[in-house]
Amino acid sequence: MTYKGITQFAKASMFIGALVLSAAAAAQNPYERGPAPTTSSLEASRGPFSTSSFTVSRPSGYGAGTVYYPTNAGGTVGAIAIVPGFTARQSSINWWGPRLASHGFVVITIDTNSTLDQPASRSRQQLAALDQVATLARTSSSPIYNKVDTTRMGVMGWSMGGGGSLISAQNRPSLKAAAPQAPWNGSTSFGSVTVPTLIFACENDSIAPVGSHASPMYNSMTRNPKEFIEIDGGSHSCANSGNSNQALIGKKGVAWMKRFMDNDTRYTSFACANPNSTRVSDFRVARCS
Ligand code: 856
Repeated sequence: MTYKGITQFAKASMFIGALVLSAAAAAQNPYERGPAPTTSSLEASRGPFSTSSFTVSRPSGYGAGTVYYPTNAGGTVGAIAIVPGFTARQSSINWWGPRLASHGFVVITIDTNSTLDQPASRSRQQLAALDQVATLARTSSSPIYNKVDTTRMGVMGWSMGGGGSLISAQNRPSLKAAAPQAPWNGSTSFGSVTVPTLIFACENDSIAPVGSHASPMYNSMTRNPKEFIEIDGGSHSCANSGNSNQALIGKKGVAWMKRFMDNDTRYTSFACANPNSTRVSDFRVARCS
């Protein structure tokens, strides 16, 4: 090969290398939805997307359901099922519906068959609700037809619904994220959970005391990205609809779901960082990046 030939070869190689590099730079996360987050965009009561909702006409395997969904997110999004606690109904947790949907998630809040159902039953009903969301996403007459990526689902819940969410994470490891609030369960051993899990605890919870529920549940998990946020002075309902810390709790909950359900690393610091807030009395995190 002549000197000129080598030079031409080097130039061609560099050109191809540049093409590969620019393709790599351009290749973006297919699950990414919406603009890059900021503190103010996550602390606001609504995200970038408009939302709508409908009541599930024939709930299958649970008592009742309301689906909240973004109307202009484009493509498909992940889905989250949220379950209330003992004797409680959707109204206790439904503040999450429009909040999460406006950031690009389909959300189903449910009532259980009986308000007295225990955590294991609440988990079964939560998973049934996710399965029905998947069915609705394949039903052409449904408002969420073709709007859900049914491979990316998550769970949330309050009290016995939070305990149920941990059971769901344990039993369905294909879930992408979990975020129980004031979780209550008879067993606090969740060592087999691999699903990224954010626990919201309430410092002065007298129904699910932190020291006998949220804290040992968190400490039992050794394999997953996990986080523990205890709300200073909070009662058992510290993360419920109408709570006085929605900017903080909403920011952390949305960021956790965006980071792990959408694999969106633009949210990593919002999901994983200590909020360093006087509203937080205990913060723990592991394997979060
Ligand atoms: C609102 C969980 C022994 O356990 C209890 O007494 C108990 C009570 C309530 C809840 C719960 O889910 O609270 C949500 O009722 C456990």
